[in-house]
This record gives sequence, C-alpha cells and structure tokens, in this order.
Amino acid sequence: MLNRFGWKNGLAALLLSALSSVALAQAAKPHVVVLATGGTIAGAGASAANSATYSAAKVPVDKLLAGLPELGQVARVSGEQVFQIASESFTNEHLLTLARRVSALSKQADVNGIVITHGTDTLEETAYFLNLVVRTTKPIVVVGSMRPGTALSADGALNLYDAVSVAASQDAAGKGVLVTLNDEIQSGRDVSKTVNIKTEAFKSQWGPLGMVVEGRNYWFRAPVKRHTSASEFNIDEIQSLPAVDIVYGYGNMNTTGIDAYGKAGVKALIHAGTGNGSVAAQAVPALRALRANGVQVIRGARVPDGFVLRNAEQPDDQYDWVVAHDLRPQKARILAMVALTKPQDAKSLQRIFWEY
Ligand code: DAS
Repeated sequence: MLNRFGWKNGLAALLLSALSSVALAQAAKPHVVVLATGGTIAGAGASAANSATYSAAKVPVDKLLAGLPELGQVARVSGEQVFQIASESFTNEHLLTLARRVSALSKQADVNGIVITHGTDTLEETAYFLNLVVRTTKPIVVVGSMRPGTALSADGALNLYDAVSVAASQDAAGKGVLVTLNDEIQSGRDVSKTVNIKTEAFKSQWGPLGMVVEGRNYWFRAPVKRHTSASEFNIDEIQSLPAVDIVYGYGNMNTTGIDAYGKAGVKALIHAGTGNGSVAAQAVPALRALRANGVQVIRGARVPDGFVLRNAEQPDDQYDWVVAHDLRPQKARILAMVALTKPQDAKSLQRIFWEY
C-alpha cells in the first residue's frame, strides 16, 4: 500500500506538472501589449440603459483586461495606461507620445503584437498616423467601442477580444495598422467613423480587409498603399508636427477662415470643398495668396467617398496645388503633417498623396 505520504507526493507532483504545463502553454502564446488611451471602450454610464449618455475614459486598463479573461485563450496580454482621455481631445503631442511607445514596443523581441484602445472620435486619425510612421511589420490594431461596457449589448468586450486575437495572429503581419470593430478588420488608412451613434460605425469606401470571427481572421483583400515598414517616414526621426488645418467649402463661402489660418502660420491648409473638391470663385484668390506665401494648398472634398481628380474642378498644375486623392479631410491633414516633417514642394507632396 502506498505509504501515508506517497499518494500525497504523487498528487502534488501531478498538480505541479499540470500547472507547469498550463503555465508553459500560456507562456508559449504570442505576447500582445494593450496600450490604453481612454475613450468609450473605457467608458461608464449611470445605468445599463445609457448606451449613448456616459462618461468616456473612466475604466483603467488593468480593469479592462481583468474583465475579459477570455483574452488569455488567444494571447499572453499585458497592459499600459498611456493616457485616459476622450479622443476628441487628442493633440499632436498625444500622437507623438503614443507612436513613440508603439515604435519602442515593436522593437522588443518579446512583443508579438500591439493593441491600442482608443476613443472612436479620432481613432481613424491615430490609426493612419501610426500607419505612416511606425516602422514594423508586427500587427498593430487600434480598437474602440460605440457603447460603454456598462451598457446593454456593449460592443467593447468583443471588439477588444477581436483586436487582441488579430494582434496575436501571424497572418495580420505586414498589413499595416488595422482597426477592428463590429467583427470587421479595417485598414487604418481607409477607415472612418461614418455613423455617430451605431455600433456599425466604421466604414471604408474600399471595404474592410476582412473579418474576425471567434478568434479567427478571414482575409479578402490587402492594402496597396505604402505603410509601416515600407514608409519613408519614421517616428524615431520626428520631433514635432507642423501646423496643418482644415476649412470647409459651402454656399456663401467667405475667406475669413482661410485668411486667419494664413496669418496663424499654417504650413498647409486642407480645403474640404463641395463636390469633387470645388472651390468657390471668391475663395480662389485667398488660397492662391496662401500658396504664394509658401503654404501648401491641398484640395480635398467634404463629400465622403470618391476621390478628388487633379486639374478637374481647379487648374492644380497652374496654381501649384495638391489634391488629397481619396483621403477625407481629417486624414489628408495627418498625411500632410507627416509629409511636411521633411522639405516638400507641391510636386513631391502630390507624389506622397498618390503613394500613401
Ligand atoms: N468621445 C468619444 C471618444 O473618446 C467617445 C468614444 O466614442 O470613444 O472618442
């Protein structure tokens, strides 16, 4: 018969080996770092019925991760609280700080993927900025939610689970910065928030790259524009971002905004024109005066889809202007800021708008 201690030692050894195999299995999983910046995905409302009235940027990253133990099924996850703000309050300094942290983590051999939790209001701008300046092929996924975790049918938990699962996937490498919401995997370059109060809020006119369902990625297309490791820009070489602002075109347009931005010393002005980037006759001289003062004039459109055709509505060659191609004004501003961290003339700037 086993002596009094034999079966106990055997049991302990059994438990120990079981625990160590669980620990080994967990340690073998890809390591995903979650950088938290705030937003609705970290929001809290007064009651479950408050799906649209709540405070953003309340729940800390450790609580977000602790509330989602399922993450451990797809990755070994660690969290950092970079900021705790609503994303409409992001500044260029926030963009630079976040991108520097993402870049540093991407260089670490023990980091396989990075997730950024972010407010949805300017998520598309941050995702595009990282797409342009972080030199890595490792998966970087930006994620937000349209409802706070306290609301009925909150979308944040599944969005975060999807983001971590994509960031842990080898097949997500080299596809540029990605955005996961609502089961879709979107390109950080192409995606925009198109609905301000539905969970199906993020769209790209070129469609999602794929879908993620139950932790598995289904890809249907890949980005064709330059990004991340193929970019000529590098956050490690960028100390600050130049001033670039946006003016809208509309009926009865005046030049107050254009003149004010010129006086404020912007390096480029995005004109979000009507139609195919049209410019009101009364605004053309003011924009030409900006160009004569060395300000880059970039003709975009307030119309969300399509793309602005060079030399169609305005003689861009003659005026030495740039067209924003298919980029929405807020995205064109991000690209213009990054491009103008290096000396550009209108010709080289236009090349960058074709390629990125
Ligand atoms: N104010 C919004 C933001 O932080 C909340 C959200 O939708 O995330 O972007």
